[in-house]
Amino acid sequence: MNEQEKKNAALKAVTYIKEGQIIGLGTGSTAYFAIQSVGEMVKEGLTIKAIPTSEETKKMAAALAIPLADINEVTAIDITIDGADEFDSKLQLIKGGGGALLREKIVASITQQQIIIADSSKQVEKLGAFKVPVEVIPFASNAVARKLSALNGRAVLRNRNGQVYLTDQHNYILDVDFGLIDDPAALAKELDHITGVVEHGLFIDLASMVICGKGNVVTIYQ
Ligand code: ABF
Repeated sequence: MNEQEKKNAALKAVTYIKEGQIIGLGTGSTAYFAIQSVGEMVKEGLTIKAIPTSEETKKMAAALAIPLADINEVTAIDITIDGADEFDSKLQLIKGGGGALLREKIVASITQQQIIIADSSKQVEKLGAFKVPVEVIPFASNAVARKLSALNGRAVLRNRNGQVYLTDQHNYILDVDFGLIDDPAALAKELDHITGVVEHGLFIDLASMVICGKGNVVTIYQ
């Protein structure tokens, strides 16, 4: 992980923001730099409305006096800037290491231009070295874990400081090791149909572009 690479990617991403837009704000340490930058732009007079992808991001945006909007008050989001845990050459992503995958995917699903920002450690040939986060209803967690093992996925219930991790929606997350994934789109479809799965971290056909910091340059993949 390289802080400067993250910052470079974030600073490039915010140059796509225009006056008056509705902006989705991502979650995680890379998105952090983008949110900081949007805060600066707002201080300098930029007029936008932001929709946060987590309570953590909501708090950060409010502290920076970034005007917030309710996602249920808008019909579309112009640009979202968000991080990822892995991306491949087809801009397929694994997201959710930060636990915000459900709101991130909801925001992405109504976003015109989904800009992913990443440091060079996130770029992979094949997705899967990073376990796939799967958000589940607590009532269903063991049943879902059994279904995942039938798909050769080894599920581990996410813990934080010895407590079961709860998402902003008070669900659990199973981190699932499928090994390297030959066909992420096919696996995503399988996960979509498991009863008790709320959402998963395979983002297929959602990224418009990936801005990747590499050393002291950024590379844009579209
Ligand atoms: C968020 O950013 C999550 O989906 C993803 O797990 C995380 C990446 O975090 P970081 O930018 O801190 O590496 O969008």
